[in-house]
Amino acid sequence: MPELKYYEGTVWYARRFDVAKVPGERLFLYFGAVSYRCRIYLNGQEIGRHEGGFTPFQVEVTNAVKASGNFLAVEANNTRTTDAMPAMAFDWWNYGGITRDVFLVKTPALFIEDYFIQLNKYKNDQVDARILLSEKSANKNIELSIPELNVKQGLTTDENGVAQVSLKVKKLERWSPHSPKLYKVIISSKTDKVEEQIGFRNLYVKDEDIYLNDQPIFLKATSFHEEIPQRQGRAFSEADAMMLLSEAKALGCNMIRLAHYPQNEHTVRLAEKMGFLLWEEIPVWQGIDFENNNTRLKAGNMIKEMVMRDKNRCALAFWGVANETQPSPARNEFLKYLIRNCKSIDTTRLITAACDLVRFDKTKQQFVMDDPFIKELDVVAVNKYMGWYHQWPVSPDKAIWNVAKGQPLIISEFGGEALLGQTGNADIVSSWSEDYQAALYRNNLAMFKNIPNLRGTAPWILFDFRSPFRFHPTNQDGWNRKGLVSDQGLRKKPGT
Ligand code: GCB
Repeated sequence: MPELKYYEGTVWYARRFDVAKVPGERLFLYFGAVSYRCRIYLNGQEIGRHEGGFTPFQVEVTNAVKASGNFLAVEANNTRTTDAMPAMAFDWWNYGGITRDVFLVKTPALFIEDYFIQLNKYKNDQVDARILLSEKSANKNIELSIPELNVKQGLTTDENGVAQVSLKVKKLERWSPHSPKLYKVIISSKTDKVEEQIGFRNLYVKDEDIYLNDQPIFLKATSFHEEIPQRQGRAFSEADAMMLLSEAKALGCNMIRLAHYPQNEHTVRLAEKMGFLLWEEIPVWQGIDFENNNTRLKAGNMIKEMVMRDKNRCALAFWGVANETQPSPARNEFLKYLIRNCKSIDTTRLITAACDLVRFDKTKQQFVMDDPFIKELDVVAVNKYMGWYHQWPVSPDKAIWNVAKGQPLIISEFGGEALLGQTGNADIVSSWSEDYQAALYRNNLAMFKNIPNLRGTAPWILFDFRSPFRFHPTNQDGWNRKGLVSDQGLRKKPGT
């Protein structure tokens, strides 16, 4: 709706529904995402509230629903606030409202609440599984089966309702971008049954290398926002995910950085099926109030909701804790808190953050970065816009990098803007031409050849995307034009 284009504030959603109530069954309302704050009302009573626009939540409604004539109302508010993630200014569109699927979920009284099943980080024949029931009850029987691997294992819960096992598996085909093999996994209890598709792979860092299935890997990544530019709207369906991911496939990528917030589950699951590794992050973008304890608690909650949703996706390689934050004791404590929250659920993924402090040291004639926080990261990532926000201090093929020595490094953003169809001088940045953009990519690639610990690159960004902060009247007009592909889905000039 054009009149809502720049709207920030409350939007109400309402609907009536009936539900066949079965004694002993429980009912939950599940929301994939609501931006940013919402209150949920059922039959005139507030039954839940949530903050955070990119992660799911649910509210139990077993006792609040009637068999017929229920009235559900959702108050969603997308107003930016200084104490939120993201905060006041960010370079993407502030879509509001209920942006993802909503489900009414039925479960038995005692159900399988959670599971975490994956290949042991270092052992390629050991599957580790942890299954949690919805009640802390001991001695309940659970069966875990992976038919294709001939696994059928009986387990019993402890007093916390948790059952754990490490199983030896034979002839496992490991998941990789080249061969994204998934196995059917069935978890059953006396009253409940869950069927999943799970892939198994090992992922770790050793010295300056990232190993996938015990082989060093170079990450050929790109990023996209959760947006279909042609429709000027949020991506929300499997078809949308297919559009975005197919273009990344055509480019030859083996990884996607989901910028700059957790994206919908269709995208995550399809990416895994199509053979992309994933980097997922929360919107701790520039401008976060690190001094605010309330903001810290919100971020902690957000990262846990992200990890809880996607921890069983073997494609998930990186949890990103921040993008372009400035060092300070408060920032460091905030990010360490996020890492602890993340690790309280999952200790196996690689922790990263995109830093933007690389600078050219004229005395040393080298690119350097001073941010001691990078020692907390498994893989260091750097956003650096050479040829766009920064002029070349030396010729690209002569540039020397001395950044994050001893750790793997990813260039998580680089690029420049070009308007589709615009031709111009390949040496003049202000031409906004495809020719300049192509030359910029060639120059950056020449520089990358000499970065000793470089283990991945991610051109920013796959598609032109909407941003209210991009107001050059002809070249931008509300769009960030750094896409390799235009807002209409047409590919710009290749760099090589
Ligand atoms: C960045 C940000 C990204 C922006 C990009 C740009 O460093 O991380 O969100 O969109 O630069 O285009 O300036």
